[in-house]
Amino acid sequence: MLRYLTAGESHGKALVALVDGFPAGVSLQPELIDAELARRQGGYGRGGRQQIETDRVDVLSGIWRGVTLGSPIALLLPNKDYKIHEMEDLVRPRPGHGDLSGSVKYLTSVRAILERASARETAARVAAGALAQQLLGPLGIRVLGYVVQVGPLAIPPQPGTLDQHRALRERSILYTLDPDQDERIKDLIDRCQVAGDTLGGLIEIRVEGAPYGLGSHTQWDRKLDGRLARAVMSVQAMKGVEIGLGFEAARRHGSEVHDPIQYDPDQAGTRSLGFTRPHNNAGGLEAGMSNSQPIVIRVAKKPISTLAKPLESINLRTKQSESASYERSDVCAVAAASCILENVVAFEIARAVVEKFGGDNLEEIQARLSLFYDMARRKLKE
Ligand code: EPS
Repeated sequence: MLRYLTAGESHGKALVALVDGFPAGVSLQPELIDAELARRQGGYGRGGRQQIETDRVDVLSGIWRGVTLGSPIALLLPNKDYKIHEMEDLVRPRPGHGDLSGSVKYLTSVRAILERASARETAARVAAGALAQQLLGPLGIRVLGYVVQVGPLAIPPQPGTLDQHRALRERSILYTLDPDQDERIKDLIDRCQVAGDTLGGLIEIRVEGAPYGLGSHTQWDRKLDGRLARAVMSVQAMKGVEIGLGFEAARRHGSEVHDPIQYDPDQAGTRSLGFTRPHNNAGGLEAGMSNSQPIVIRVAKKPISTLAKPLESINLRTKQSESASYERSDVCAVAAASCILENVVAFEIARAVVEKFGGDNLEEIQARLSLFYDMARRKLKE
């Protein structure tokens, strides 16, 4: 089983991701992890912390001569802003943060909670996900996350391939697929900052090249849609998730929702086995299994809960009504969230790949993937 856990506080010594069950035989390029870490730190609207940090991964274990061993991989990300011991407590819990419920639950200070609740932890998740992308790449599976809405400003879908979309995203300071909209969104974020407020948005993640059969219809906790929803909803500040047509499906008739099945013999040699769909409202998932169409997930991120112009709260010592505490934060972290979600999805897809095809070694997984397709083609000829 492929899995990971993270450790670390926002202003502690370091963040750690421990990745277990990662196959042997993957040529690991730490610089690709660093590139994703840098991307997570970027995007317009971020706060002062990103000026301090330059996140770089130190791969502590599980690798020899640049190739994974199949043993646990420990990823270390030191914090430059290591100062947890000097930091004051917060006494006016911030609405939307874990300050109140966490300090009540653990019978601790607010500081003890916010240090781990902070989205700084997502750096470790990105490192784990960027590692997973290096397993998916040689298997022909690619993942792309991008921003489709910031506050009220929606960016209409763009035509083009995944590579074209990646190139567009690279040009956008907000990681959207329409860099021409950057100025409008930048202006919105600037005005929001002046008002002491924050902005959320919508992120889309697209997985291409996923073969048939990731996940399973047989048990609730094996359904890939449920697993992906859990993975993305576990990211700090995420409040909603849709797959394919998502909530819009609830408003339509079945005939306007489901994707008819057609056959194109010219595509019989591809991962679709020749079964094509005129549209992909299912978002690549039927009965909790991948159906070889692109997997499309949309996630809603709430605005960051630390406001420069704080909302009403209660002073925990005096029980008097006061404005919530303020700590350095971001005005809009939706661009960063698109990087985090891309990597979180990549990890969950890699987990499902290892489950379906087994394999302690990348070559073994490749061989089993190809054997599976041989068997499926043979079965279809019966
Ligand atoms: C973040 C680091 C944090 C915050 C932010 C995300 O660093 P600091 O608290 O030192 O400024 O900037 O976290 C939050 C928005 C939050 O609500 O916790 C990061 O590296 O992404």
